[in-house]
Amino acid sequence: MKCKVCGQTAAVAMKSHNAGFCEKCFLDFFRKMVARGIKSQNLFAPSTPILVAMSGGKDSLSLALELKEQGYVVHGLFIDLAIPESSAVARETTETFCRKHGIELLTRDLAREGLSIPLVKKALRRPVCSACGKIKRYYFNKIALEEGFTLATGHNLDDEVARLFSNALRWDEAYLSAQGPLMPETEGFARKTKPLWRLTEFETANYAFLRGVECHSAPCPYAKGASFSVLKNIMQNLENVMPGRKIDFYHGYLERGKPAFALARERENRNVSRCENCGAVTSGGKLCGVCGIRIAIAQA
Ligand code: Q46
Ligand code: ZN
Repeated sequence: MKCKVCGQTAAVAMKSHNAGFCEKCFLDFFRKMVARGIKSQNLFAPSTPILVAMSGGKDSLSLALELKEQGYVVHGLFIDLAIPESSAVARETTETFCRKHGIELLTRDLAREGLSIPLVKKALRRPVCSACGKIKRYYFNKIALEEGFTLATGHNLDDEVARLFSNALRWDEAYLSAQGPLMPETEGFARKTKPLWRLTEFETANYAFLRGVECHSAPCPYAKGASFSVLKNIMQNLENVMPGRKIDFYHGYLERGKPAFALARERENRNVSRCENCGAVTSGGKLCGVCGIRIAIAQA
């Protein structure tokens, strides 16, 4: 296969675009797609300080590298979950990456916060992923707010489409009203963005490989082989027979689906209050989810 831009031998073949690219043209394509994703959704301005939530995986590291090279003011944030086997490797990988690329890294240790994930797991006695996600989002938001950053996460098109599919399967109005590449800042919530939303997992993996991004490969021992990968596979099978379906589905949601759930968003916004313990905005009653987890730990 030849590169569709310059005619050299292709290094990356992309079915959904019915095209192949050589290394240089693929990296140009990737750059343009990130830039277009930022501009079309008005994610942030060139001078906005960005805080990239970094896990040591290919998506967040690739995102930080690409934003930095496009001239953005990028800092990283790593939350150390204190999970045996995976957290130390993820932290080391992230620190090495940031040193190499001159990215300032902020870190937060959940063990110091009394919220190490093994402790949470022991206290809750149920699969810990949803609590882990809640705690990470809490600290991403808190630190971005305190330090005046716009938050950026490495979610790609496959992540977004699988989430949308999952939300639509449950007709979860609250989530269907609030998904997308941009969550604007509101009281108690930092602005949140997903600049890789136009790029697939395959494309991001190729970017990471071609740019020599060294990501970690120590899987979390608590990962439960999630239903998300089932949904991703279903969407990928669809994409294989109907190229372009994933981005069409997602675009259609942004243009027509999401506005249809605006009423659900208004209802959600009316139900929020401040956590009596930490002051975070919550829709879950007197305490936010993280303070609820703290109590479960104290009572365990
Ligand atoms: S780190 Fe946390 Fe993941 Fe481990 S406990 Fe589950 S959510 S699987 S991305
Ligand atoms: Zn709280």
